[in-house]
Amino acid sequence: MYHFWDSPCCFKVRMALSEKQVDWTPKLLASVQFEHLGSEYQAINPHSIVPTLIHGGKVIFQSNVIIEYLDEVFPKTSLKPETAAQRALMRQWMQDEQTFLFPLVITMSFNLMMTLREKAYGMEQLQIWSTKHPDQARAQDYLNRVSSPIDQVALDQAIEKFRWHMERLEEQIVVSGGPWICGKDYSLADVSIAPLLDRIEYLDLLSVLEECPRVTAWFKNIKSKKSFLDAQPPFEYRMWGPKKPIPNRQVGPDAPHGSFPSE
Ligand SMILES: N[C@@H](CCC(=O)N[C@@H](CS)C(=O)NCC(=O)O)C(=O)O
Repeated sequence: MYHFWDSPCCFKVRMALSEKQVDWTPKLLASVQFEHLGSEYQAINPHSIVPTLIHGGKVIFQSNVIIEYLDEVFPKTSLKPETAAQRALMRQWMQDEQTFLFPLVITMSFNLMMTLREKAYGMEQLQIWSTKHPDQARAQDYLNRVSSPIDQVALDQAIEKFRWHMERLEEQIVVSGGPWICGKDYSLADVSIAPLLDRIEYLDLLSVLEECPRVTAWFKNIKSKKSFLDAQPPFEYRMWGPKKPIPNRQVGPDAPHGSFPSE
């Protein structure tokens, strides 16, 4: 699997692989150096996004598609609930993760993490890396975003909207009876959403769960699973953020592959 360590979409696939006890070969890409935008990776995944799974010669992308695929080809421990209605519910939450929750987390992450790259590497280095970008308009947008001050209004709105979705999830767990999103069966919906909460925690924003005791308990349960611990990014591969200040010295382009060194 081609992946970044600190990516919620890759995290969920690593979790599914661990649940299924499948051995896999990691192909780590260095996001900050735009390695995922190189022609070699683009030939595999035309969107230049991670994750991409290659299995039996088949190339599969889109994280939720990958985890459903893994569930089908390694059916021993099923990650789908028993009834069609519950499976519809599972897919609804997976779709909500992609349509609503992930974009909100991206807004929070850009404002609280990606902007730190400018300080750590310097604009000159980021500009050199960005010349590799096949879409120069997108590269310029990235450079503008990482060099802009925090957009506090957008950040606050994203946090509030995420809080609202967590309140919906709270209701969902009440209705399904818990402890998992679809009820008693741990499912792909849980796998899909857990990595976003990991990022929220790393961004020091877990207060979004203040009014959600059931979601808090759900997150605690999932964090104690072996698959979650196996899939979680090691600290050295976490991006700089509120819990990992950038080093005082400028970081050279030769930093260990794909990592974000701390002091
Ligand atoms: N819908 C896709 C989203 C994938 C995605 O946006 N991946 C991010 C990392 S979490 C990425 O590759 N970002 C690099 C970029 O946009 O240049 C999925 O679920 O796989």
